[in-house]
Amino acid sequence: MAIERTFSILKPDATRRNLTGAINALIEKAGLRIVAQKRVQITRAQAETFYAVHKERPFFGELVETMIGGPVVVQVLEGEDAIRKYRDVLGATDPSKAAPGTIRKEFALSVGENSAHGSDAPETAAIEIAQWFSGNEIVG
Ligand code: DAT
Ligand code: MG
Repeated sequence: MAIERTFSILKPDATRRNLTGAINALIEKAGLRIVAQKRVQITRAQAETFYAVHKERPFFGELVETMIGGPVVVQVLEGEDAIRKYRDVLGATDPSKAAPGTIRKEFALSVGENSAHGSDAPETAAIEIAQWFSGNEIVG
């Protein structure tokens, strides 16, 4: 497996509860390197673009409101098999189904406020990284 990059968001429920360092500790413990990171307030238009794949889903409105409800930390994570590895570190979308030790099991409040996002495939990782970072902001 090659070295990959994946895109991560520490969501508003995490920044609100001052959990960004605790989540970053789990990321780094898993062997992933944080090669880019910034704290931003997402606009409604950015949230709608980011989650466009879900726009027909019944939870889309709630999802957008949640993502713009406070600052987020956007990140690029790098490492061996980073995309799959970070999905493992995140745990299941629904925190009640997430394995012990995962970010969502340890920190998430609900399906909607599940503390962090991670790309699901190489294609989406590339698109998501490019939406939030220019090349010179990523320092591996
Ligand atoms: P993931 O974030 O694990 O990739 P997803 O892509 O299916 O999950 O959904 C994106 C986000 O949308 C998810 O992190 C939280 C929200 N969401 C998903 N299913 C939901 C539901 N049934 N009710 C409320 N929010 C939901
Ligand atoms: Mg997803």
